[in-house]
Amino acid sequence: MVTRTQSEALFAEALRHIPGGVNSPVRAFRAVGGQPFFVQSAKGARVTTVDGDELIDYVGTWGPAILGHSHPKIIGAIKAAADHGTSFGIPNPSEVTMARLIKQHVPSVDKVRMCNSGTEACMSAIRLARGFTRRDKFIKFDGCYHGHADHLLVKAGSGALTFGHPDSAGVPADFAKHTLVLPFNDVDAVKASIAANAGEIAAIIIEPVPGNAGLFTPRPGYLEFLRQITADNGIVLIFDEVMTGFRLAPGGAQERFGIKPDLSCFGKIIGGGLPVGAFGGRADIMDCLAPLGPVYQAGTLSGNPLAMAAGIAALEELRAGDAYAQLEASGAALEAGLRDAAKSAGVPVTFNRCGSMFCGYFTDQPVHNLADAMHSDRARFAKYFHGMLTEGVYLAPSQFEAGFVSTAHTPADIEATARAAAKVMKTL
Ligand code: KE4
Repeated sequence: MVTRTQSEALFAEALRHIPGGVNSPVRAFRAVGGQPFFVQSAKGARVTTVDGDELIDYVGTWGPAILGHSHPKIIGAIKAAADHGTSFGIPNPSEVTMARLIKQHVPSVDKVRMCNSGTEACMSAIRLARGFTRRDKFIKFDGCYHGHADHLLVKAGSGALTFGHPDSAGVPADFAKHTLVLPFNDVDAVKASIAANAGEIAAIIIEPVPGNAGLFTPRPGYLEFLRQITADNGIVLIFDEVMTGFRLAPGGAQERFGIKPDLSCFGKIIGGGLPVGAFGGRADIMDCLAPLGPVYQAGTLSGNPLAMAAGIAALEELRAGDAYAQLEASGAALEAGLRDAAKSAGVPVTFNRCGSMFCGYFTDQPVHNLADAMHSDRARFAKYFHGMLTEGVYLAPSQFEAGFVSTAHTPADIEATARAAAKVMKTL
């Protein structure tokens, strides 16, 4: 049972000071009901709440904790770096090391610019693509999230060929009018949109494996199709690998699927849990960035020595052993356990997984895009979420989020999770 006394008191106070009591909306548990617990500390595959409950964590702070929480190599690197200062606002050696490491992992990156969040990375990559092509329009896909820049908070227009509409208050319609929103995995929609906007589309930005509507994967040939049609039309292909980067393979989804995008966005893992973002790719595009070129982009804390030290430690640790084989094995074991749990309980669940990213949708239909995902029974998911929490397992507090396995999750953790799921599924 997860006790809540301290968390409830903290949340009551948080509500007085912070909108919704949280610094990022998904943390408020609005999608599953109830109130969030507060975490006092985190170690390995577990978080410990302020009320002393230990939970097996499959959120992993939304992706960064691929090595588990408080990995000694990362904590040690941060402590060592902190002794030399926290921010200089002038180049520091770890920025060069990080840039070199990203290039070593991701061959499509000739040059890379650090920033402070995935939002900044994606916003800047789109501005850069627009400056490079001198075109204004760009395509994104339903269910893909690229941070909260105005022109990205846009939902699909009435038809696949019409421009998007704001998906948030405060975003002027004008800011959405260059954004085309198409269904994921739909080749014809992309062909039609490019034909209808010939010579006017600067970029296509995509999560190669979308993890912000649960998890679904590209159909065979889909990414190859996007690579070809963008090359044929002078359109910059941007892979948003903020979540998939350095997770689905050392070189991210682009390594796993063998695609070379023009630009890529990164975040999460390369900060080792500290604030970070990065975008990089073809030198001829990246060199359009200030101070070399006319596309402006900047950041006080970009390349911050603490975030660099944490990210460098994370990347070096990931390369040191057999992390990716371990992540694949743990992901597969979790998938098998959760599938068995649903089957034994007679609960229809579509389980999607790619490496160490996963999502169980409460539907008996396949899920290949957002429209499919919307068929999931969200009330049943909410009951499952709270049931698992009671059993000591913390899943993402929304049907439309991905879960993450880390190298810190042991076979015993996976087995305990499967047992909990078997018990909870019977109550749904
Ligand atoms: P941030 O600005 O939150 O660092 O990154 C935005 C972003 C960009 N691209 C992808 C593929 C992302 O997954 C994200 C952020 N992911 C969410 C998780 N669904 C962050 C969690 C949150 O918003 O609190």
